[in-house]
Amino acid sequence: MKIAAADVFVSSPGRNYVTLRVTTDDGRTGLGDATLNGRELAVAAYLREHVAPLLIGRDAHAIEDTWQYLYRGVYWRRGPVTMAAIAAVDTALWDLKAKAAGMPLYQLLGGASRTHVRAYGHANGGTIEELLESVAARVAEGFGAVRVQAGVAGLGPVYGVADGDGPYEPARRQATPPVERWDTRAYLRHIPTVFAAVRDRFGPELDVLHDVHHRLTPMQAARLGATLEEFDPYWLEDVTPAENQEALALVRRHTTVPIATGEVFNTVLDYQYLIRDQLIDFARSSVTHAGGITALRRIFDHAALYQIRSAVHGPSDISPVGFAAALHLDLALHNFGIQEYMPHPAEAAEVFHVAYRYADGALHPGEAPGLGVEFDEPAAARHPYRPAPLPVCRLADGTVHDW
Ligand code: EZ4
Ligand code: CO
Repeated sequence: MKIAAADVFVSSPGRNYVTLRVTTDDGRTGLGDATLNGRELAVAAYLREHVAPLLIGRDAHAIEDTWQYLYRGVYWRRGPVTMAAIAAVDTALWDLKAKAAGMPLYQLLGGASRTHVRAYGHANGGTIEELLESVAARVAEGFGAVRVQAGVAGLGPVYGVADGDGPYEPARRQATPPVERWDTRAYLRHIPTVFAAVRDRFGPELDVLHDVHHRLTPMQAARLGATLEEFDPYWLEDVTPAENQEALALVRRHTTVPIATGEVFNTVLDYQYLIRDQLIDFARSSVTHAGGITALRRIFDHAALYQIRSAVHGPSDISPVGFAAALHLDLALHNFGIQEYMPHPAEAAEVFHVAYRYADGALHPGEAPGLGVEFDEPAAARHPYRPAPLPVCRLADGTVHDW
């Protein structure tokens, strides 16, 4: 099974996706996701110009060797662009191997450790009343775990809160990044009232999650954790900027609130102290951004030694290919925690035909050989790439803040 072609597609069915399709000399195809939200063309060029030519003629079965060849061979190792490109190749080769074996991918990862993959859904609202309606909608869909994000009075659009009735999507189809306002003190005053309202309406059983999106200093995050403990959050996500692993040591000294992080990490080294020093409870990297199934499996196996569980990032900017890969890993891992589930835009179903299914608050990758995703190239061509940058945050005086 030698690699005969590696084609890169950048399509925009509702939002942008970068898809790698590897074709073998015996006519099989494998898919990988390389979507890096807002920087899609960088990964597409990396794959087309620097990676695809190296793949032709290689043994498609040699997944580990190909991973090491692309990682060590580049010298300038790591970084989101490189690791998304490696991820796409790695995922496509796992897809091919599982198709050649005639098995769903999770079987090659050790088989199912559970019957289904528990998922959390997203609820949001500009006001607390709107948020409560949104939580009620997720609960009606069967979710027992819901992420809550609410608007802060006076700030206008904020992270995690949708404009209209549709699902939240931060990237905007415009030339320059949208600008959002941010006020940490207003947020810190507001968020306990959000948690109180959710607990008051939905009781103690619902698992309630919240994403702080890297916006607090370590001491602000410590205080937030301590303040929210009485509402028993399932986790607080990305409370401090991701570059500073020691920040979470300070947070840990002040609160027992569970901490989740890792969606912007791209190798196990980003977790070096977080895992060894037990500073987190959930590792949130994705197949797409952390070097593929091979590398993410190693991150989670390392995390397992410290009782840290998986919680793979699952926004709509991970394509159905990257999402399916996550579900196979989730089903097989012993230390699975929970899977984020943010449905893709409706048009994405024209381009990606998937075997995975959602029911009653859980997902299953399905029993189709490989990942269980088919890519419709003509449909993708009907949705050409459109630039869509992510927002930036500014404080009242104009200073740029972490988005
Ligand atoms: O902002 O994937 O937990 N989910 C998130 C996401 C990220 C987007 C950025 O592309 O934080 O919504
Ligand atoms: Co997040």
